[in-house]
Amino acid sequence: MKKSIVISTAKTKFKALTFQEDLTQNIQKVAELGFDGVELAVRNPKDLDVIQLKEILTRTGLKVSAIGTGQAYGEEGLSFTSASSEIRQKAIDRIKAQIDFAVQIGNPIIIIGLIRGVTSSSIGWEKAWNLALSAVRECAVYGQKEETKLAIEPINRYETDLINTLDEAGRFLEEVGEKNVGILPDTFHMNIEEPSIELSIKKVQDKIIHFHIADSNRWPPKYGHLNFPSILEALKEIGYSGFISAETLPKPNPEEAAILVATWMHTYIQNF
Ligand SMILES: [Mn+2]
Repeated sequence: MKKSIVISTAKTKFKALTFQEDLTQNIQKVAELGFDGVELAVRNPKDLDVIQLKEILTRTGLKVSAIGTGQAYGEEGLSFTSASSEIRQKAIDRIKAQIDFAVQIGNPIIIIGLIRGVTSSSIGWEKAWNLALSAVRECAVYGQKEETKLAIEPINRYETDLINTLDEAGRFLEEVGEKNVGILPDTFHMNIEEPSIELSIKKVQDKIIHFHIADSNRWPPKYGHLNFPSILEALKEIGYSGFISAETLPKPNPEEAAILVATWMHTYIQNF
């Protein structure tokens, strides 16, 4: 398993991000802390200086583990299940732009989190599910020319009502029917939604392509009440060899959160 941490490429309303702003400096810090990869939360890739980004990645040897896309929902209201077809199209186009961006920076996984939206009363669950299905299918097919992978992230009920559990994500994947779509479990969400984090991981084991960690309170591991040694054991049992990416609150402050995560990862993940 490889060690990664989430950083935002710009200021955002979403608080569970460790470093924000000054991308080059932050990537440098992540590399110095001994991570193998960095996960980038990107609102719109066209706002980024790709050449500068590639330069710092080459210089530090850091891989981009994944690209988080939820800011386009949080900041701009773009979603696959909006009542407006124009907004739905913008959301699809944004993910395609993220795929083009990914191809330029080593082809990391594209995360489909809140960009799928929520089931509003005007749309209804079934229609939202079908809209999300066709949007993900369209983006997946688009990604196949360079073998870019998409990861569906189950998110807890307080943030969306569309795909809360790993089981639902598994069913969604079956209906999408495209081979380059997998699942991204997140321990913070699983703590709220899954009866057993370990069993849920095992049930969808061959579908897991990325993994988020945060403790029960979204602090770095060991600062809440999740049993991480047991969760890591489950990942080891299924032979997971991808990234473990920390998506924690910047608490007690961004610098210290990153150090706490790095210290924990060096102790626990090194052994797997
Ligand atoms: Mn997450």
